[in-house]
Amino acid sequence: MEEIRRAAGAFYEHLPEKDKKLARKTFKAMDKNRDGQISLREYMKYPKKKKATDFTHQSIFSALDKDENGSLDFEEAIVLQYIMQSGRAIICMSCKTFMAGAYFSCSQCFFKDASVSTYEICCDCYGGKKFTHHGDATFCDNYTLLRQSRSAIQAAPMTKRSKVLKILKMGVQLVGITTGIAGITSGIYVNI
Ligand SMILES: [Ca+2]
Ligand SMILES: [Ca+2]
Ligand SMILES: [Zn+2]
Ligand SMILES: [Zn+2]
Repeated sequence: MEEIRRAAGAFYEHLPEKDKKLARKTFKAMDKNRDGQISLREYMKYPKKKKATDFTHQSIFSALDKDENGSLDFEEAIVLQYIMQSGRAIICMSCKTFMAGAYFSCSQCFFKDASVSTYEICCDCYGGKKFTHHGDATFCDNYTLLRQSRSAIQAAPMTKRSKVLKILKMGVQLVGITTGIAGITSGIYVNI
């Protein structure tokens, strides 16, 4: 979680002024009783309107609450906005906890076309075999998948790259490390 927090801080620093304002506005909108803190109640209520059901998950709230005082101040809430925008709100398919660090993903589902949803599980569920998925599944950790995505895109013939890219876009969201891949993909778009 510390890693995500640092990334969120850096991300916020580089936001244009208008987006920083928007972040403040979002915070105020969530803070219904205007005490400068977002309580779990306020948090659970807010995203439902925005249809982001994943974010209602309590495990995300607990992970965000760094000082564990039961509510989110602005700095803690910034991390939430970062998670929402970068697609890092990844929940274990088995135990439904928010995964802040490394996790495992079924590589067959990951590299299939976009119609198949990816399957991610936390290290505990993977290690303890606490999950049910198709029998021949090969699981890879998220960092390995990112590397494999990169080789896949480099190995693909030009004509097939757009398909690989489609898969990759999903992967970027899944792996949650946007900067590296963004560079690669924009380069290739120019070539096509
Ligand atoms: Ca409040
Ligand atoms: Ca707090
Ligand atoms: Zn799990
Ligand atoms: Zn699978």
